[in-house]
Amino acid sequence: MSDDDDAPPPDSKLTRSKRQWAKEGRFLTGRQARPEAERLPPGQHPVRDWPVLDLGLRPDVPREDWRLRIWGLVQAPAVLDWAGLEALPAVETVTDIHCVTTWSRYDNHWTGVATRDLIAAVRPKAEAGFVVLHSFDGYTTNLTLEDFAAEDALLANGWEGRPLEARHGGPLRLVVPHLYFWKSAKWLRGIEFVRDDQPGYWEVRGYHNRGDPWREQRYSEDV
Ligand SMILES: Nc1nc2c(c(=O)[nH]1)N[C@H]1C(S)=C(S)[C@@H](COP(=O)(O)O)O[C@H]1N2
Ligand SMILES: [Mo]
Repeated sequence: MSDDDDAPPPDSKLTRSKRQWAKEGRFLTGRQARPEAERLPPGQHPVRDWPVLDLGLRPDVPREDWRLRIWGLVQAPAVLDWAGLEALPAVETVTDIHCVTTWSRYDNHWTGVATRDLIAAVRPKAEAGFVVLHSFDGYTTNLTLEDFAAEDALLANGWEGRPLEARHGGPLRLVVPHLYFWKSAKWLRGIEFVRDDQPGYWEVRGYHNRGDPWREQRYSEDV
């Protein structure tokens, strides 16, 4: 870190694009106080409905039968049932969805458990660097522990004041708003803390390993 507070941050592709968009007035609708370009990642368009996207197997897991297993490099592994999940602190967030297929959906009201509160409960060991999310449909995805622990990331069981619908991953899904939505595993059944990165379903099929929408990290560099 520099001591010189007045030094502007280094120029990036994003800041250059944003400057260009600002000059062109791109995405300005006149309806919003702030320019759309500050909110919408490059190559995305906002939608009002909420598309359903998954592998096609839509597991229907009643809350009574639902269990979430947390294992791997943690000091306090756990198997939570629904009551155990609800015993953790509840949070509410309002965040945007950015799907790699170019739609974005603004202002989703989520309820659930902050990943930070889950992390505090299971206490990852020092060697844990990554998290693998396991879903009831066999889907997996990977995150760094840091991305998983993002301040606005949560295990979501509610959307717009209602229980999260099964087609959107209920009873419980992950929501990691700062990454493309394929990282937000639906029908979550397990969270595994590991030392080394383990690319998941889409990550071994050509998607980018991290998936930052602001850097358009859609696909892996080697496809
Ligand atoms: N378990 C599981 N989670 C998943 C997927 C999936 O196939 N299975 N698809 C991912 C992809 S590619 C997207 S875009 C989002 C879609 O979530 P939605 O159907 O609620 O919009 O879920 C992600 N999480
Ligand atoms: Mo997706």
